[in-house]
Amino acid sequence: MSETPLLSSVQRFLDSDPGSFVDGQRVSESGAERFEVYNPSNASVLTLVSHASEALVERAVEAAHSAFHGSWGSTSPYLRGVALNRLADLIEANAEELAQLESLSSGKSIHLTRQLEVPQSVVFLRYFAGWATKIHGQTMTPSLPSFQGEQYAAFTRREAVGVVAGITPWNFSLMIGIWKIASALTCGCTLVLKPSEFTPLSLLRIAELAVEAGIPAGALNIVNGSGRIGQQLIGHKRIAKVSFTGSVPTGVAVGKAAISANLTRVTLELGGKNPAAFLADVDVDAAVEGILQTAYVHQGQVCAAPERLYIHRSKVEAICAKLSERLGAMKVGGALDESAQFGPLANKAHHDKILGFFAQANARGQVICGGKPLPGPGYFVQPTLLKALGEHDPFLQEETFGPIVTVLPFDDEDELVRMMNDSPFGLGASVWTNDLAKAMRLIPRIEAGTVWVNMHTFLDPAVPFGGVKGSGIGREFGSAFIDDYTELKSVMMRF
Ligand code: TXE
Repeated sequence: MSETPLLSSVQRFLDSDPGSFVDGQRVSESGAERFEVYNPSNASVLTLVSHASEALVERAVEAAHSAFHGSWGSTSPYLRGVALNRLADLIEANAEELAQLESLSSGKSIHLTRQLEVPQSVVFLRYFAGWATKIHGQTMTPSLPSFQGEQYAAFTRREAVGVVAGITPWNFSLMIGIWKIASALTCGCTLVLKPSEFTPLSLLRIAELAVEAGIPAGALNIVNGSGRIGQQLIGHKRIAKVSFTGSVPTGVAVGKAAISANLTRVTLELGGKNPAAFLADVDVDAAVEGILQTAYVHQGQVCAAPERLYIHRSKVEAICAKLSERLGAMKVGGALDESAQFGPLANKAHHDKILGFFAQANARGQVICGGKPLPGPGYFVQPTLLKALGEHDPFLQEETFGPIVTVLPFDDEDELVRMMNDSPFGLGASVWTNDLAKAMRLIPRIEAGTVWVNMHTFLDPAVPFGGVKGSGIGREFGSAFIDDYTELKSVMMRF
């Protein structure tokens, strides 16, 4: 085992009585309720964080409202882009500190935070920063009749919606937080962000860096605590838009609350039960490598990860045998253990949930490999492969959000499409084949927000991301985000 030594700045941060970040400053209210943040690698308490009071949340919304109508609202698009690029530079300069903070509370491998989450956050920020100067309306020529020579002109403006409430989950708290921060600030909106109570640390540090980058006080506020803060934000009359990423039941509640609060705009990025289809021509080794890279990364706690594998009957046995061998050989260890290939689940509640799935799978005799907890004190379990008992197996329906992947053979394309689409979800799907014609025929038939070919889960800032069916409403990234964070104003003129 080679454990990453903790940076002194990380230890100082943990010891610094973390709370919230409001109007350009860290705030830990005296006498506030404090909640424990755990290290899932050893189940110990990392630090105590002050739960933001209702009054502090109110201050955060007021600060964001003032910045929207003042400092940030009057910052030119070019300077908004400059500030976001500076924030990207500062994230790069503080990359190891951010990676450690994120890994410690989420259980995510330090390799993944160092090589993916932190650098990709930078890539996303810079991509969004480039859009700041490219948000525009259109001109049009009205067809109104002219009786006395009068003429008409019309144009549209894209105007920032106002104060955004961002609500984020625990799986990629830094990167998902950056997506919301970048989308809102690029468009000229301001933001009050509530991170998951399991991972409240890394975004606090981002807020400090934002001030250093020249983003004015109040434009980005972080309020830490439980879901009730989310409810307060959604119901607030000054919140113009809610952007939520998390579980389906909470997302549905958030959507309903936003609509009934003030017909508040809402985007929801919810769960998935994402299918991956391996056609008859796939290479077994490449298929296994692909499954390992995408289904088990961060212990399967990735909303777009494949949880259902439909494998052509001719390849099922070979792929399952090889995959089981590789899964069984994975080195399990804590988030900061640089030699580990597979880490802990993110929290105790989620660990308990996954053990419940294991109990069901074992009782029904579905386990091909794994299916057991591993000795603690951290929240470790075995990476698991299950065989489905028919196409209506519950393991092909319910999202586990863990390292549990279920396999079913298929024989022909029509059957494959029917089974892939037999789901309340539609976030992502993949097709693995070298037969381009087959892939191109399948793509339009698959009900999903994203279809990958010979890859899965990878996200890019230039490519819109979001779900169909029960996986959500709205799209992040590309230029699609602009529609969600701005309002279209029409202007008509007679002259
Ligand atoms: O998610 P929630 P939780 C799944 C995963 C996990 C389960 C529960 O299966 O085991 O969801 O995780 C805030 N109004 N996913 O409880 O509840 C909450 O504080 C407003 C999948 O962490 O969705 C947090 O900041 N906000 C998912 C955020 O919502 C509320 C990623 C997400 O919490 C709220 C994470 C309320 N009433 C978990 N209640 C994915 N698919 O990406 C809670 N929150």
